[in-house]
Amino acid sequence: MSEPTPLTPANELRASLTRDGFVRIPNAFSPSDLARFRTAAQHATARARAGEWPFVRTVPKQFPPWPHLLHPSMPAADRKVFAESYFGDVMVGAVTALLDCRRDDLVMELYNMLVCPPKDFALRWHRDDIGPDVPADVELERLGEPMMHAQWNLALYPDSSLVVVPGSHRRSRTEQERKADPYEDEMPGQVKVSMEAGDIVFYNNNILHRGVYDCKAERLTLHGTMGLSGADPARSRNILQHGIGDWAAECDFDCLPGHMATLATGMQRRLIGMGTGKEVGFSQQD
Ligand SMILES: O=C(O)CCC(=O)C(=O)O
Repeated sequence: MSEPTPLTPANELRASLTRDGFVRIPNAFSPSDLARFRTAAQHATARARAGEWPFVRTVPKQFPPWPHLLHPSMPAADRKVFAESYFGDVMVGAVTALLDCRRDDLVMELYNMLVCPPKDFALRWHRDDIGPDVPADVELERLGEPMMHAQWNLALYPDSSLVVVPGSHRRSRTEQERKADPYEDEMPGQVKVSMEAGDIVFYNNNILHRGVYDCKAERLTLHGTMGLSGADPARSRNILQHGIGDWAAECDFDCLPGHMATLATGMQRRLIGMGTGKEVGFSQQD
């Protein structure tokens, strides 16, 4: 592990995300931060495997609801570390650069962890918020909507589980993609997104993608999203379908350093402002 790489200029990050549908920020965290994140992630994994943490995302479930690392019942010491990884300057700096927004525009959204299960496992090809049966013209229209959030994977160990079709967030699926086996291993143009520990990959959640998990690799990857205030009801549903509206108001960020606590509380307030999300339904279901 080496010292963090200086951030790529914001316009280059945005251009890559717009063009390819994903962008990697290498070596974004200091070795000491990475070590703290790993320890918290290992605790959470061990607790989940021992049945002591019920909010896990289990295989083979592909679609929400997902658990949250900042849930009030997460033990306080680890919750603080996860909160720092989410609300800290590195992540918030990258998100404000990508969304070209101010810190005060941000909304707290989702945060969970991708861990390799005991057996090899793969998710189907999908777009997170556009179902497979949507006609091509509607698909294209949805893909043309402005980007009101950022989504990322932060790898705590080397990780090449995410597979994407670059550029597929800007067009409807080809006939071949529509007809492909949902678990197709050789989708034309697919790219395995390789990450080193400490890298963050931001990706458009509607890029055609899947996760392919090799159980021999130690995957501990933090998976999060942050939104922009003023998002439309579809984005609210996308977030609130995870049940976050039930407990968001109980989150207490007093444990964080002053500027981070202020930011976190503001982001929490804007999340609560979207409603509790009771009966919003799900954007896609297993
Ligand atoms: O495992 C991954 O990195 C992909 C996860 C994914 O596709 C999803 O959460 O929808």
